[in-house]
Amino acid sequence: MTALGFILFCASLLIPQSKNSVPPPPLYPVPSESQLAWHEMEQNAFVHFTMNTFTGREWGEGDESPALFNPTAFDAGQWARVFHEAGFKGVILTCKHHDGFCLWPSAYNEHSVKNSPYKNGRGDIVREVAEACKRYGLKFGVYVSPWDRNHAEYGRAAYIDYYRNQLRELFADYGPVFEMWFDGANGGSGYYGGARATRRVPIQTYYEWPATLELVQSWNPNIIFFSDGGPGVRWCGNERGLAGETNWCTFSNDTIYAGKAGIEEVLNRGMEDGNKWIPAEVDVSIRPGWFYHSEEDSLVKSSQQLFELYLSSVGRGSTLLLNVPPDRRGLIHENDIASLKGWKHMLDWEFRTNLALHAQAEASSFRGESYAGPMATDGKKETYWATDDSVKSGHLVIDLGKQRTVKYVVLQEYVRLGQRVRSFTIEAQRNGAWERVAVGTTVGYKRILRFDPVVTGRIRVTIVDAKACPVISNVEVY
Ligand code: FUL
Repeated sequence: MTALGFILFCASLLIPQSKNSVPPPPLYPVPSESQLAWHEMEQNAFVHFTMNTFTGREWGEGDESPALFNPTAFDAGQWARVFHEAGFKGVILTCKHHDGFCLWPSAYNEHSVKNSPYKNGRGDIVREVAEACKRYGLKFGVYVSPWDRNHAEYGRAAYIDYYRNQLRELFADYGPVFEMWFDGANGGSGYYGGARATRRVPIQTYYEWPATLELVQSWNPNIIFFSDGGPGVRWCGNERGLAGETNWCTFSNDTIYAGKAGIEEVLNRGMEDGNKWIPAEVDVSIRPGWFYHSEEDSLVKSSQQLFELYLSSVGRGSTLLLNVPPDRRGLIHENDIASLKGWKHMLDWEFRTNLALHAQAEASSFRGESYAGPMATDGKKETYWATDDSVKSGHLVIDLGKQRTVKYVVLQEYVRLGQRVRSFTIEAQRNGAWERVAVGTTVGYKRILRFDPVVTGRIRVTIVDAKACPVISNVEVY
């Protein structure tokens, strides 16, 4: 140790030790490890590709001939490369949509790739996609529509066995699967093995979901179940890419059911006093439809529109599930690739330098040295600024060191200990006075605030109100 080091060491012994070195108690409910991993993924790709791609429809009837499924230049590697380069962390594939056609050669039916011209019936789209994902470090997820307009037994008990057998095939042979997607469309007219009937099912009971979920969990304990009400993650209540500006990850799914009046709004906002951790996922398509239609080639969302979607999903504490539907060749279309590239470039550019990284951050109060202000600007996700248990508001002043042009502030709660913040403000110091540049309600896993560019040397983040002492793991400034 140098002489100076020794002096500093002795001096540190004289500084009063932290008053409270105990972390705040969790505010339940809190996320599971797999939900935390899901939050950290932030952006996933959704892929709608099946019979509809070739028939030009959005919902097939179930009577389509497998002979129609014939991608001429299918390349799962191209999809995975495009998704990886765009910054996605996972891919969810429509292994079976409502028309019942299976993208894998299921042993339980004939309505699949095995009876299509693709690779003379020896192809397996699910396998090729799952393997390409692995090569590019992307997690793989499945969409297996419960509603099956092809199957003769749909609406009867035998169909539930069929559905579970299909899940067993997918989970046994194509895993690990990070997320399983159940969409809400259920029952109605269809081919149903030639019956051409209308079959309605009692949605609450028909699928025997609890037993199915238990089965899937026994094969894959870390699986995240998406459905309107979770239990892993919930629908955000719209397909327009908008998470709630107030967005609680807490949610009581025992009190909701499809069709209940106003349910979309509740799904969008979450429930401040919800009894489970069920965060919202934002599913939206890069095109007007979920499937590829050549007439929509000119309607692909622009890079700027994708950037706005990012702010209204990831920027509001949700994960973005962006649908990018491959074309009849079996490739992501050039227009979609151009938008994705431009979007990635915008993200990299707008968030290129975090001006708050390692910046001085002075807190109005903190519970102990290891929870002081700089814990929110140290770039480490496991450290955080926290106040004493009885203190439910407070502020953090971040010194940028010199005058900078600022346009975004990113906030993150340490959600391992629960979601707490009810309202906050952001101010910039100009000519010695604080000017409010943004206000918000919830923060959760992540909140991104965009405001008119302001030249400032100091930013003040004030937690106005919280359910329990604020626990802020990260503040970034751009
Ligand atoms: C809905 C389906 O009906 C659409 O076709 C699409 O798959 C969307 C993501 O979910 O429920």
